Amino acid sequence: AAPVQKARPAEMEGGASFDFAADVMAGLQARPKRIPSKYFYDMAGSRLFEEITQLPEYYPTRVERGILAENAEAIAKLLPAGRALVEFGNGSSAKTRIVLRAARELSTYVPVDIAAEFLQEQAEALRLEFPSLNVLPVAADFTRAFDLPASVRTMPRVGFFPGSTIGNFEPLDAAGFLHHAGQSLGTDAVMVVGVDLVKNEAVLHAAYNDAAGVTARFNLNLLARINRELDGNFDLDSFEHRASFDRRHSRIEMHLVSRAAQRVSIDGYSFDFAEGETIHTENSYKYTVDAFRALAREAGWRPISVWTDSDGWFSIHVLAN
Ligand code: AVI
Repeated sequence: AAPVQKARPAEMEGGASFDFAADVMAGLQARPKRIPSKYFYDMAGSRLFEEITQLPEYYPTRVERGILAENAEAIAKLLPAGRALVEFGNGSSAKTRIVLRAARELSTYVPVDIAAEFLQEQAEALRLEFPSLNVLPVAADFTRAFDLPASVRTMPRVGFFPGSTIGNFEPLDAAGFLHHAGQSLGTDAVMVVGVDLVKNEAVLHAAYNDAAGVTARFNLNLLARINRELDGNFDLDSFEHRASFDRRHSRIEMHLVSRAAQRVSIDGYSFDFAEGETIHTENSYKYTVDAFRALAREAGWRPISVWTDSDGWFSIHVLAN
């Protein structure tokens, strides 16, 4: 098995937990209070997110999978023999498997993720499932430019960033990510990006306020994580989940709302909350096809084609540089 390419030490797990403490402390001193959404994904949060993707109200995962399955032939054409597929994120998902099954002649698959251990496990599983595929995991922070394995640099490369994760970046950061992805992939590359679309507000609202309360647990897990890892004493019952669509910014905003005036301590530091005060925990931007194409152009990509479902709820963009 090929070894995992190591990331720089500052980007490894120890660094990440240091950032967690610093970002939580800074975010709770800011007004309005906020915590970056990337901290949702500890072990418990990743499991809850997996549960979200199976909820009847959470359409993005289901719809994107449908679009991929429907465009299997086009995917096979994008990924013939001798080409390398570079996935931004660990590639553990059913979506990756749909693409790898469609691209029967694909030679090389490069999942890129900061979680080195998980990445290695997933790579092993994919090697067993796709024995003729050369799986070359790279442990790196894919939001910055990174080096591809030398053998891949001489192949035509196709980037893959599904799930509308790009919607969790601020638009400026989304453009920055696409620009860095272009640098990492090199010239003459193609990029396939999943992007959730603006739609009926009731559909959006339900997707982030599911009846079973899984999204609420996912949001509140952030406080549980602070309690576990940073010696916090958040009372989870005195905060509630709020998610609503902000049409002006074209984004779902998630917040944790304090049900009462209260003081919370984290690692000996105190943070006061007024009744109704919130911690802003996530933005999930929804684009129109044209707005996303404009953003991609700004980042140096040329929109080639776009696939959507029949309701126009989700889009998959094929870009070239
Ligand atoms: C990962 N990301 C695309 C999800 C989203 O829809 O923005 C995260 C999520 N937040 C609440 N539910 C799902």
